[in-house]
Amino acid sequence: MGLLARYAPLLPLTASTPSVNLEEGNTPLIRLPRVGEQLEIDLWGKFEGCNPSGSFKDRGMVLAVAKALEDGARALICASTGNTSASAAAYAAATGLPCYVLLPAGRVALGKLAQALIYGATVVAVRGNFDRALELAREAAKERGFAMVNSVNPYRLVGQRTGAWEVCDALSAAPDWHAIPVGNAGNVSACWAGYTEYRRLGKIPKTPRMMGFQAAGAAPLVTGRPCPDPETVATAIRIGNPVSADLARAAITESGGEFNSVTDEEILSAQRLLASFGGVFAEPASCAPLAGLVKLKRLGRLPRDIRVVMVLTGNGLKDPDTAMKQAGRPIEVGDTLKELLSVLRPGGVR
Ligand code: AN7
Repeated sequence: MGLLARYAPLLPLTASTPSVNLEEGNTPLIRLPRVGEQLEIDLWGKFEGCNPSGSFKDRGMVLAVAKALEDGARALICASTGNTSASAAAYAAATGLPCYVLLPAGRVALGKLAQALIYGATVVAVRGNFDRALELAREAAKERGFAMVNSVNPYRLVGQRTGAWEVCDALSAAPDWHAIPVGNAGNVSACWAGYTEYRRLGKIPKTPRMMGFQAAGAAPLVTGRPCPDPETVATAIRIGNPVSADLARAAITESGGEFNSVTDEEILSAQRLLASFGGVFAEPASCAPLAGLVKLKRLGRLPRDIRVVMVLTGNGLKDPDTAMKQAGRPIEVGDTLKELLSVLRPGGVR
């Protein structure tokens, strides 16, 4: 069952909202004992890479596209660092709407570009950064009367509340900390709205601290001012002027949380840690929270034994290039048993 059906009573659906469904949501909440042990916490990862287009964006997109259809939209348009475009293109394909996506030229991970193209969207590479592409998409949407499906579309953030609801449904409570990467700052805002709504409905007794993590080269919410030239290996969160900055600041303040930044090196190291000690392959942006937890542990600022849920926002397979740069290489051997055995350690330990 997709998200619109599963959470229907909590979503702004009407009798004339079409049912759109790619079986999004219901993603695994995975306990990560070998990683948690190193940090001395009870660590869980919400693996959003299992969504149909491979990221959390499908949660909000399914609702935004259903509402666009209900409102008689002729086409979808968005700007994207990659995942929003993949998701928009997928739902456009499933519903038959034309879809235009604006990407920062040369700065989108290979898998995401392949997705937008194969789903059949019209892909426009803008020679400029994401922030500029977003301004252009907003202007073009107005000019052409297309449905804008970036997170400035309120239905996107409502749909993304389901991520927090699923965490609570799975744990029968909120975690102590909700650790999440922050780019355009929509998801941290949406998850916080999800938790507060669940508390209001009496489904959870208390809400978590929202811990938002940005890449050091694109950390406007940490420095307190827009970043005109964002740069990071985590291209998904290479964003200098987050649209939902105010909502995100409110979420952090109200929840007693924090914004922190992590370097590209820390992000890549966390990606290796998560994959090689957790068995979960997440894209670089998704590993910013784990990088942040490692950093806070080092600084003596990670309380022992707390329960932390990290949102692993996107699938590692989306960005094979970045992974291969740090993943090592296969050992090549001739096709004899002798050569094969020469590379196998007798004890079998890693
Ligand atoms: C994997 O696709 O902004 O703070 O255009 O793809 O809600 O923006 C992606 C963002 C985290 C940040 N992790 O979420 C886009 C886009 C991944 C992402 C974020 C994104 P927001």
